[in-house]
Amino acid sequence: MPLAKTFSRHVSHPRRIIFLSASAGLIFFLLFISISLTLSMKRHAASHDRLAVYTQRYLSNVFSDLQSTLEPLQAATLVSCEQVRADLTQRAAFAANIRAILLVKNDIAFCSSATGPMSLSIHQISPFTDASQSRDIRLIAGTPMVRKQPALVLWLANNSRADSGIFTTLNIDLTPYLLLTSRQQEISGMAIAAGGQALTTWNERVIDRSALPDHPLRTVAVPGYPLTLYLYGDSMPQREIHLILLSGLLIGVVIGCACYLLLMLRLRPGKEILLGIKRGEFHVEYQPVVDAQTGQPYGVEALMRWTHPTEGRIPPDAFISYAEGQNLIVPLTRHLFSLIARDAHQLRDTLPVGTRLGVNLSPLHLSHPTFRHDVNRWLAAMPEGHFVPIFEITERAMMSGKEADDNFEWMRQQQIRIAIDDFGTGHSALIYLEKFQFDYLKIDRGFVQSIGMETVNTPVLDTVLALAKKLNLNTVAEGVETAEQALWLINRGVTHMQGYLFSRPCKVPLLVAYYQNAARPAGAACATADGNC
Ligand code: G
Ligand code: G
Ligand code: MN
Repeated sequence: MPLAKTFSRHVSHPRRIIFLSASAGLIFFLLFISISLTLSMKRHAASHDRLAVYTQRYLSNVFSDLQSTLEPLQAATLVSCEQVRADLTQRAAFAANIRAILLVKNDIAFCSSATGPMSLSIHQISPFTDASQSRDIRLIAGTPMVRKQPALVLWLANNSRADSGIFTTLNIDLTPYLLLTSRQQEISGMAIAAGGQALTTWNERVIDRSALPDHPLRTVAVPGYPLTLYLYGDSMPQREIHLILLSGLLIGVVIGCACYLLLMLRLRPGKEILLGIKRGEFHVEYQPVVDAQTGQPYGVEALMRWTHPTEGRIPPDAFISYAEGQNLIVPLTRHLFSLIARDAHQLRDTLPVGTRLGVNLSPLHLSHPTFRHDVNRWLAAMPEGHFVPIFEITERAMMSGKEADDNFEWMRQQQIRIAIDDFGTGHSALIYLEKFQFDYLKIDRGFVQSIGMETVNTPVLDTVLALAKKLNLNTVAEGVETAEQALWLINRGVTHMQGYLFSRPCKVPLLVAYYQNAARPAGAACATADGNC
């Protein structure tokens, strides 16, 4: 961005940097949390998938082991209980989780691994077991022997004989599974469902399957068995979400602050101004002021110029008002003083003694504690008694009352003349003309340019000039570009003029040439219409 633009932007939009930094912080925050949440979610989904696969594999193994333990007993359903009881008990004892193995003939359990011969309809134990299926699994609230502990009932039909088969009750306890998954904090519960019943980790009793929560995280079916396992929980642990949000917030704030600092440093032309002073990028141009009666040079106005190494010339309007806003006007004016003092030693050989030297002063510098000290140093550095300094001050500075009064008085004691600059802009008040003692009234070029255009400004200018004449004030018309303007002004009693008609602001060598020209007997100075020295 061109620095000149940056200046004007900054002067008018100081909140822009804050807005940009906050936006950058917010974008990073959103980007960070969306990426982190997506990645984390994927990671957890993969881990849940793995858990589901392991669980399924585990349950398949359990059931196939169970089947290989039980299947050989199918033949036993044909013999008497006494004959098989020992084998039955042994198998039940050595297989994990088996509560009892019951042999069934014609829907009646006639032999139990736990109690031996018996005669009980399997529907009395497990009302929903469907013996017509070759395999069936149900959940029951308890068995005849252990009434209060839910059990899983496995029915394996004897394929060669209808209504016969093996009826096994299995202890079911989900706690170990929950322990298994406890490392995954987002898994909050499990449920195992068979038929219309379900057993959960959050309830000791068998519940109705329809009472299960709606959206399980994963559903695991056991192949070959009508058994389903549900995993419940959040797709991501809350703690991790909080952590991501917190980290995102932190990163957002850090990025925002970094942006702010970076933009402040990068875009803050204040740094550039100080750097410009250090690197000698500033110089002073001098615009001659002529005597209205004789056309002879009367003095010069020093105007500061900044040539930035990459941005080129930066208009003083921009950098002066920026420097004022950034509290840099004092170092800048001190620098101006030192540049003028340096030039003055060169100029004194050509410019006559008593040459007026106008310097623009910011009202901020005027009310600064070091003002008098800065001025004294400057005066000490100037060639003694050669130039008559004029401080050009805008009307703004006149408004600050007592302090301005004191300073004006002090300047006068130092033999410094005072000019009201840009008279007619801002808070033009004729009252200042009487209230303050000053030496020159610099009429803003806006007025001068209205000459011959019949605007409302012309009669005002007329009045101001008449008043100034009455008050015995020197008047300097700024921005005189045409002979017509000059003539009009001379006729109205203007005492001095400045503008392209006489000369543009120029560097020391051209100014010297201008003065040398003016000193020639032909004396026409360099009053060229194109305004070049
Ligand atoms: O010549 P130019 O377009 O550069 O002047 C633009 C404005 O900047 C004018 O109002 C002039 O008073 C102001 N200006 C130029 N140089 C200085 C300076 O050294 N100090 C201050 N305070 N104002 C300056
Ligand atoms: O401080 P002050 O506002 O008086 O500064 C004078 C300003 O007017 C400077 O920016 C200078 O370059 C500019 N200037 C001087 N002479 C002319 C002129 O004849 N025409 C125009 N348009 N600007 C001028
Ligand atoms: Mn000026």
